[in-house]
Amino acid sequence: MERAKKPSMVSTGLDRANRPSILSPSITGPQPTVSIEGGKVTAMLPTGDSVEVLLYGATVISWKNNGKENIFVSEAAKLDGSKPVRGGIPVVFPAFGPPPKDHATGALPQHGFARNSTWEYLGKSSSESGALSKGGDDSVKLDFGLSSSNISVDHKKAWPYDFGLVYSVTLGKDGLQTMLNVRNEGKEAFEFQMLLHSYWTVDDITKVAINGLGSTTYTDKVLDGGEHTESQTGLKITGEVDRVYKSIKQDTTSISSIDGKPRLDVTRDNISDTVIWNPWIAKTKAMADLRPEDSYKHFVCVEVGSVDGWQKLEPGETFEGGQILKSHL
Ligand code: TA6
Repeated sequence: MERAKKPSMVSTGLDRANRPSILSPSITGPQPTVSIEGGKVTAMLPTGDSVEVLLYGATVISWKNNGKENIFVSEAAKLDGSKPVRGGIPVVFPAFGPPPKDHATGALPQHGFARNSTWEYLGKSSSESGALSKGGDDSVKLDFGLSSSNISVDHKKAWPYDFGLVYSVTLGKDGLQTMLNVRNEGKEAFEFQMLLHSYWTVDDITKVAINGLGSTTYTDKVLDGGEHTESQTGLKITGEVDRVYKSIKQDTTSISSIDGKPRLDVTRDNISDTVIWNPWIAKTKAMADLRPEDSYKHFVCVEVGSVDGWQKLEPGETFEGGQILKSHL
């Protein structure tokens, strides 16, 4: 089992120094709107930007700017809580992938329990800008909570640690920020991994480049599970890709077209690993909840997380990490 790492930014409080936020200074102006219906929270800005979050898994299933959808969700995705959503931004915690059998998370399902637990909506905080006439920089933050007291008996038995999660989804103009705050509420230390398993819409996967991974070491789960170094400045997807890029030095990984038209900037906040995944033809066919069968052409997963080794939290300690997204749709 790999040695546990101290989280890069561990604090004993909820706030973190220099925590970035797209919340703007509040001046009176048209209010963002938030509605809750059928286990889904929807927020909309006066500019029309919108986000939809299921209480199930705190899964973002839609983020639109300029009327265009950033998030891929399979036509066969289950949205009724019967299984993790195939698409959206599933929250992966406390383990990424199949947990090692010899680890404390060993009895948990693949990708842990956060994505298939029902979270609590904790509320919103919003800020309005008087600058709406200039396109506005309104923003609204939605908070969701999950703790050891509201996961299933089976999950609690499989991982009996006292924890508290707060997942914040902040919608801004052409921007989204999703941050996971992990707190050890118990009397014994625990180890965890976290990842935001984001499915991003693309027009045509064969015309996509993923930038900002250059000269980074990655584990290739399709090839041989071995270590490789990325040599391409812009990674092209020409078949099944399942790679874990570790300790990426620069903060931002961007999706663009091969001829350089920007699509989405994904900036890591306090985490340094990123998974690139596309199941391609055969794996798509084999996944009953990934339909239509040409779905692989229309999404790529760029998944920020802390998955290389384990983060360790002592009692009372807090970890926070996530992503700041800029859409060019
Ligand atoms: O993030 C990539 C990955 O770990 C792949 O190996 C593949 O398993 C994918 O996640 C989907 O996992 P899921 O449990 O949602 O089917």
